Amino acid sequence: MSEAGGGRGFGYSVPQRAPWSLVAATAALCLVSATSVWTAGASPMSREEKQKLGNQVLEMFDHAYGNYMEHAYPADELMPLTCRGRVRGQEPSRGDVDDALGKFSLTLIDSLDTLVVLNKTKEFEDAVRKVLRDVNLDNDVVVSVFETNIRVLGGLLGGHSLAIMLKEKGEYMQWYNDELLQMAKQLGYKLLPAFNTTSGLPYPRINLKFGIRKPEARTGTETDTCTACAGTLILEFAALSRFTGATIFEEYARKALDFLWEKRQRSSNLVGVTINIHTGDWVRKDSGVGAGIDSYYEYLLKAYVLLGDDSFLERFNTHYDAIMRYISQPPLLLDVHIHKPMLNARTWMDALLAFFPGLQVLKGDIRPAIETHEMLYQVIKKHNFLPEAFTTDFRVHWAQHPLRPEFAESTYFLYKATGDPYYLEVGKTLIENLNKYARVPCGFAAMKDVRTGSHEDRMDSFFLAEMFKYLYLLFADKEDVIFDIEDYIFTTEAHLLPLWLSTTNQRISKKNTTSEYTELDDSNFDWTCPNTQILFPNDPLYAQSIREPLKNVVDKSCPRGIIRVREESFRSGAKPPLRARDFMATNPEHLEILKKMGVSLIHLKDGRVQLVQHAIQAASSIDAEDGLRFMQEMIELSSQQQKEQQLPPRAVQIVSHPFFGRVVLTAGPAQFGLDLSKHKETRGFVASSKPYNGCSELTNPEAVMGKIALIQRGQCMFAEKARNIQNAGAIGGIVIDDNEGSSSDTAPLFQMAGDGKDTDDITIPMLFLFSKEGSIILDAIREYEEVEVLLSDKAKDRDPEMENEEPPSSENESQNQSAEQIASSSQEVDLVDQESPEESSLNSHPESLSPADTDNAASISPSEQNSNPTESHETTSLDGECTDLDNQLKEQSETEEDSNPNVSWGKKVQPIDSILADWNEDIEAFEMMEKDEL
Ligand code: DMJ
Repeated sequence: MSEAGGGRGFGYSVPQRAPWSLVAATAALCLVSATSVWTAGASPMSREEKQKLGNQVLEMFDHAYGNYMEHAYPADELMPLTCRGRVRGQEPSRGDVDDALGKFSLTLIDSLDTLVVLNKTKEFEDAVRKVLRDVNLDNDVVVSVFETNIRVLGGLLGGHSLAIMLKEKGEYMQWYNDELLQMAKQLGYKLLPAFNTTSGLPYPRINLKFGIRKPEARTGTETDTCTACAGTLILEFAALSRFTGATIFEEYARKALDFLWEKRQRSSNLVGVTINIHTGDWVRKDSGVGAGIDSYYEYLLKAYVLLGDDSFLERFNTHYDAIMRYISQPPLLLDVHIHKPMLNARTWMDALLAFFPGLQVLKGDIRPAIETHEMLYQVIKKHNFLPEAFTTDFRVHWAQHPLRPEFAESTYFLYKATGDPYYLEVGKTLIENLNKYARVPCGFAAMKDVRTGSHEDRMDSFFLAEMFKYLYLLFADKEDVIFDIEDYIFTTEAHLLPLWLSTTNQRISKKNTTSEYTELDDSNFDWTCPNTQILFPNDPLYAQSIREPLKNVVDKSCPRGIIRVREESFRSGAKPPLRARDFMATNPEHLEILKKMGVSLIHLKDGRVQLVQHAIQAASSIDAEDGLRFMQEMIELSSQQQKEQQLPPRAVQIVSHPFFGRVVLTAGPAQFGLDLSKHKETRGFVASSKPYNGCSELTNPEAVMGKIALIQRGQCMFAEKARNIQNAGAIGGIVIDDNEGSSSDTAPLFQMAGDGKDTDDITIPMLFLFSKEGSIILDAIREYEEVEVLLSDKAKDRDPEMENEEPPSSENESQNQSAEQIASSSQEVDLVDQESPEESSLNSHPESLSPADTDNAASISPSEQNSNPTESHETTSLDGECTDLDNQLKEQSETEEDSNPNVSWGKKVQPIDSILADWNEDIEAFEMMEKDEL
């Protein structure tokens, strides 16, 4: 496909093959026409500025890659805070996230094709030689099949694809003889034993040396896998088959996809998050487009693009229709239950779904892509990065951000689709934020908490594989890339596979799934080309006009205005369902709604109020669903209130040379001393106290006077240490854990409790650091002697001039916060504003946590509802509620069944067994959701 106007072409368009069928081709055509007609909108960015930003991306990549190669290689990943390699087994286990690490120089392999995209051909040649020389794929390590496939197999295949492209050009890689492909094949064979299940779905983990199930393999006992884990293999496996002629890989990946397709929930056409690999039963029946499912959908559409097999497109379109019908609530994408798709399964979204607008661009459905992207961008503007999870009213749900690339990916594809320079400005913001908040002297560090700005000692390989590729391509003109990007498709890890593979080694028999469809419902194409083709040429401000109403969606969010109220609720005269946060036990109208939803209010003798739902007593199935959601919201509200009673984490920011505020450590707060959220931060040089445990009068008061004292944990109460350093003239204290190797990466933070006495005499701020974070400061002292830190509730702006500045005032910030609090308190519900930092993910520490502050409890309970924090689980705990509900439903159903086998729900009649089965599924799903982790 040729270049369009002064703009750029679209990345999936090289049909040197026949079967490019109507829809994808048309979608691509739409996108190009959109690009070519762009004439107005946001002010265009000059060629110079684009080049400047492109160069900035190159410099940032050098910083990340250079530090990895210098300080971490051949380890899998760089630990950018401690400036060393992450070697599995040598660091405390982080759980599943470590399953990506196979002692195979992950970051180097994942970076291979990025080097070529960024025009670093010489470095690519060196990197390939290193991979061939150093990488061993036969380690006795248990790795994730999914991660190994997308990062390592994909990385080797992307490297091979560009190596042969370069060789053909005749300058570089002339010595190359398919060695990366041979490695890929070796790895492919190592992964195949994972597919030895009756379903054909792969085991989630495999031992690279010993495979599955052998005693020494330490794997093969798992029963479940995620849908994305089983459904994100076809691109890499088919490419491997087609490059090598060994058809087995493509066959296995197809079989897994066929099985997932067979298992889709037939009435909703949705898939769940996890599935039993032996029975094919859905284990988690919630469904969305983010964590656990995301790239399954991506690979159906891209498999069609790469392989030209219509059945993949048909499957994708069927799922997409269901997604747009149930999950998409523009601009939100909210998980639902596969059996009850009108019922939301969550009130929050995860960061992984940020890839979805990019996929919608590939499909050609631009409008919802623009809307969701704009919503995500506003969340980013608020928190600098996309938190791992955020609520429907845009509060932080999980505060980490591991430098994920999905939003940059969607930004790139939206720019390709619309040519709107707005998306270049978005990219510029991403670059600025990365440099300002994530850049550390030794690479880029993941955000541990986007609210405090604190870091994690982690730089994932996907940051190099994806982030820099998409950002560079966003600002690059055609001539800035040494090959035609349009000849390739991006895998989910942004590895490049050539589209000519579609006509190579086509020996796999395609399953004829088309006959399974009665007729392809093409109503879902309503959103695609006809709209974009008509609207873009006629109205170049199209994208802007879609974004405009969403401009303040995050700042001025009102949950009820955003969340889709189901179609049924709009039935004439019907009011939107009652939300838990709005509920007031003294409001007769609310009590009436509760009754309709089958929820009874029981006033307990001790003054508490208990809510119990009897679905059978609801006025209709819709009211019963509303009731279930209401109860679920109550449960979430209650757990949030409990969270809010805890103090949020704090930040220790190293501001002296050479850190200049770039390294931010997560610190635990104290329940005594200066409250850093209410006062100016404290800035000072650090000094170790003597004795180091701070348990007696200091013998070196002159050393700590006017400084922030470092004290070791243990041997006396935290408050006693604080008094001793305060008496010696310290202006603050940092307690460092005495458990060697402890780290906030692996242990939950906690707050330091007082000593049970009055602690009003302690006026200095006290923070706690785990041993690993503490040793970063101790190492800095050894190396630079003078180390200055800032103790605060939230990291302050990093600035190379920081050391020359007066400590920045936090007054404006606290003013902003109180403004937000005032705004929020004007709502009817008596809830403390959930905006950070009140909303904490801080955990309690049994050793030192004092009883919850009961004064807070009253102020954060829903009005009129007594929720004693120590006992609130009785009224809203998930387990208690579900069991209660379950039993009562059973009792009810038994009585009802005798007299009336069918329960009438207004217009609908549903057999009681099916209601019970459905409700039990919902309950199971809620229980699973409680355990849910990204
Ligand atoms: C990447 O490894 C891949 O994009 C994957 O599909 C899920 N997301 C991570 C990065 O966030």
